[in-house]
Parts: sequence; C-alpha cells; structure tokens
Amino acid sequence: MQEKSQDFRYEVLEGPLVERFRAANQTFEGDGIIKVWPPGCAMFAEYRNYADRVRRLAVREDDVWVVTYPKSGTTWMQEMVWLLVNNLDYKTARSILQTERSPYLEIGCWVTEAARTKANIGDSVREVEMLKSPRCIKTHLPLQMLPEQLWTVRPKIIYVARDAKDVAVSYYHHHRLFFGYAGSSEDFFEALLAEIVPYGSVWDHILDFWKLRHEPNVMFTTYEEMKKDLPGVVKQTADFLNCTLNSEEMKQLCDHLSFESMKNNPSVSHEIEVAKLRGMQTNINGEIQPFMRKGEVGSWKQDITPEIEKKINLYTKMKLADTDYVLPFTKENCTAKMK
Ligand code: PPS
Repeated sequence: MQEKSQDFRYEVLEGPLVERFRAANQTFEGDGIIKVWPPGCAMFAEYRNYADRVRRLAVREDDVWVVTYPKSGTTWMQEMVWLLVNNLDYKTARSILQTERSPYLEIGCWVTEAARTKANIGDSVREVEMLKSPRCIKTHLPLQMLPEQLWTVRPKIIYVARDAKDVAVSYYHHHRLFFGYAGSSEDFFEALLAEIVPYGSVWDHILDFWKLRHEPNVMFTTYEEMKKDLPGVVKQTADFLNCTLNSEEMKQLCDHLSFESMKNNPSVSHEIEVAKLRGMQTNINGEIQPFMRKGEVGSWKQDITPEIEKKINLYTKMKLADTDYVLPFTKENCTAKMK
C-alpha cells in the first residue's frame, strides 16, 4: 500500500464509530476508511494507490466530466450527457453498459487490488486513460482531489447536487447493496454526520462546486431541478454542450431518461454490476433495494426519524452558515449571482 504521496497525507481513521462502520460494511478491506488531506475527506483506504495518478491524469479539452457527491443523480446525468455527446445513439446506449461508455474514474479503489483481480474488475483510472475521445467521465471526488489539469485544460464539468437527507437515505441503501452494510440506518446516518463515510461531507462537496458555478466551463444543477423540469435541464445541458434538439428529439430523450425507463434498462440500472459484486456479501438482514430504488424527492421522510432529522438540519445549518447557498434547490437559486 502506497503511504507517501506528492500531494496528499493519509490518516487511518480510528475510534468506536469508525470501527462500527467498518465492521458493518462487510466488503470493506484492509484499513477500511482513511482521511485524505487536503481536503480532509474520508475515502476507501485503497485510494492511496489512486490519489496521485488521479491528480496527474491527462485531461482532454473535449472531455465532459459529471461530478457529484454519491447518490445525487449521477447515473441520470451521465446518461443524458452521453446521449447528447453521441448524437442520440440509443442503439449503443442500450447495448453497451453505461459503466463502459461513461466510466467511474476512481471505482477501482472500492476494493483492494487483490480483490479487484479476483472479481475481474479492471483498473478504472487506466480505463479512463484508454477511453476514446470525447470522453464522458464520472467521478465523486471532491474538488481538491480532482486532476489538476481540469483548471488549465478546462473541459466541460457538470455538477449535480441533491438534498442531504435524500442523499443520506440513498447512500445507506447503496452501502447495503454494494458493501453488504449490515448495521442500522441510524448508525449509518451518524457516520455520515461524523464525515467518516467514503467521500466525506456532502455539504463541503457541494459548496466547493457551488462557488465555481459561474465559471464558463462549469454547469451546476440539482436532482430536484431534474425531477421538477427534466426538459428544462436537458435544454440547459444541451446548450452547455453546444447541442441542439428538436421537439421530437427532446421528447424521446426525456422518455429514455424517465425513472421507469432507466429502471428497466439493464444498460443503466446497474443490475449487471450489482450481480457481479453480490457474491462478496453475506449476512444482511432485511430487504435489499435495487440501485434504481425510488427516484423521488423527499422520500427520506419515510426513513429518517425526527431525532436524526434534527441532527441533519443542524449539520446543514452549520455547513451553510456564512455561505450564499440557497435552499430549497431551484433553478433560480442555482443561477443566483454570488454575493
Ligand atoms: S451513484 O451510485 O452515486 O452513482 O448513484 P447516483 O446515480 O448518483 O444516484 C442514484 C439515485 O438516483 C436515482 N435515479 C433516478 N431518479 C429519477 N429519475 C431517474 N431517471 C433516475 N436514475 C437514477 C436512483 O433511484 C437513486 O436514488 P434513490 O433515492 O436511492 O432512489
């Protein structure tokens, strides 16, 4: 395991909360979770083998980067972007997995190299390096861990934010699905608030990109806006990517991007990838919900207790104090001028 880095310091996290979280995630290996400094972001321990390579990645001018905190509508935006960039090629979109068309830069760090080799999972950074242009790249990395060249080459970057409570619930189910998380949802939410889950603080992640939303190569939108006005976000994204759509094309794309359509489309529903990883999981009680789970705004109300709700509200208030971030998420708020 590489411990030294040109740009980062690593801290193996310890303590009862970390131990409980690590043990509950049955497929976490080795050191489990580390903190990467700067920015002080919790990450899979294996990321030590990726950090410098990601930071030095050769960025291309015609790349399109979809950047999000996990569970914020990444897959949805990736599908929109890939189709816009590839002349609405539905045939390829349906026949080749999205994970190949629009790779997840750092997914290799989910497991150790040995486990990756055993499960026949490739080196994700290498896959991105080998991808033909124009590349559509997915990443959940926070700003300070992204390739340096993003700010010299300046490709298009699309950031999607989602309300922290919906993220929290979706991320909890994600851990059950992908990492065999067998702890309680309360423990998971406490871990999220303590910023010891992979990718750390949802609000720090969002706020860093919120500050960049007026950069000409950055588009900032939200899951909530996509739910409220999908054609509006498709139009905004198409304009951003210099694509034009007639009304028939717009309708067909919005149909393809509907929750029902994506849920029933194995190229994007992640069913195939889940099946590949599920062999590594054991002993999870209760129902495991699919990746395409609910696709709603505000469904957290069914899953978060009033006590946790209060804690998340307080956390949100603290993180948003002294910022000009405006809740609730609306198009107007997203495009509001910085103070
Ligand atoms: S990941 O694993 O971080 O890449 O997940 P991500 O794609 O960011 O987020 C998954 C959540 O997005 C929902 N989703 C959708 N909602 C509405 N419409 C469409 N087409 C759509 N596609 C994905 C998915 O259901 C997850 O949210 P939850 O709340 O868990 O249902």
